[in-house]
Amino acid sequence: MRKFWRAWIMAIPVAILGAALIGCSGGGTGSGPTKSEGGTGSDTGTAGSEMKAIVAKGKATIKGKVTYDGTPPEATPIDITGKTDAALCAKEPPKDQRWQVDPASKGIMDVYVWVRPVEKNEYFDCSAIADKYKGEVKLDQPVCAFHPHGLLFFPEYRDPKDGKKKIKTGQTFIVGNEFEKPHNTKISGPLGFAFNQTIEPKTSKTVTGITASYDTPYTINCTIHPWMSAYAWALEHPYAAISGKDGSFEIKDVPVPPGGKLKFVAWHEEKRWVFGSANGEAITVEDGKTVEKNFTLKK
Ligand SMILES: [Cu+2]
Repeated sequence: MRKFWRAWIMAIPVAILGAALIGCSGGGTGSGPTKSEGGTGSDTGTAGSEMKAIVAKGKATIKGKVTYDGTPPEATPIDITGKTDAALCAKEPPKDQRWQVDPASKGIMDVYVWVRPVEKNEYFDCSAIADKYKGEVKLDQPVCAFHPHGLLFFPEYRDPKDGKKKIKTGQTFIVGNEFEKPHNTKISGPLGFAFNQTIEPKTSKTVTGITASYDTPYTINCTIHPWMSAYAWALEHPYAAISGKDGSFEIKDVPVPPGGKLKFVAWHEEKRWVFGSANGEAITVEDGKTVEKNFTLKK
C-alpha cells in the first residue's frame, strides 16, 4: 500500500515517520497550463464569511481500495524514437501512466483521496501536528520519468486564531535530477503558479510558493522530454492519501467533527473528480473506528 506519506518517507529523514502519522500527496499526464478543476471556489471564496475551526471529537481512519471496473488496460509503452536523449531514456522505457492498473488485483495506483469539512467556511485545526511535516518532499528524475508520479503536499494550514490566514508548515519541495542529462521541469498550479527551470545533472532545485487548494492540482512536466508527467495536490491539512500499486489507501487520524459528517473526495488524473466535484460525497466517521471506502473506476 502506498500511503499519503510515501513521498514523505523518501524525503523526510527520520523523526516524522516513526509513529502513525498522517500523510499527504497528488499526480497526472497533463500538459500545458493547469486549468481549474471546476471546483468549489473555496480556496478564494471565503472572504466575507467567518472561518470556523472544527473542534474534533476524536480520530477516525478511512481506508479502502480503488479497483478497475472491467478488464484492466495494459500500460502502453510510449514511442520515443528520435526524441531528445532517446537512447539514454530507454534505460527506463517510458509508459503511459494515466492508468496504472495492477493486473492481478485490478487495483488502480495514483488515485488521490482526501477529506474536507462539510461546510466551506470550516477547516481542520492542524496547528498541533503541522510541525511533523516540516521536512522535504522530493521528486526525482533518475532517468526520463518522475519518481514518484504522484505527490501530496501539506504546505500550509489555517491559523486557529484567524482561519482566513494560513501558516506555512515549513515543508519544502525539492526537484532532483539524477540523470546524466538536463531535465527542464515545468510546473503549473493553483492561483497561476508557474515554475519552469532546467535542472542540471546531479543537481536539485527547491520549488517555493506551493499553496494549498481543494480545487486545482499541480501539473508537472519536462519540456525536454515531453512524455514525462507527474501530479501533485497540496492541501491545507494532511488527511489525504494516494492509492498504491494494489489500489489501496489509508488515511489515518482523520479529525471527527461533532456529528461525524465529512466530505470524501477522490481524483484521478484522467477521470478527474470521482464523486462529481471537488466537494466529493458525504462520509460519516466515528472516533476510533475505521470506515471502508471502496470504489471503482474505468476508462
Ligand atoms: Cu526530462
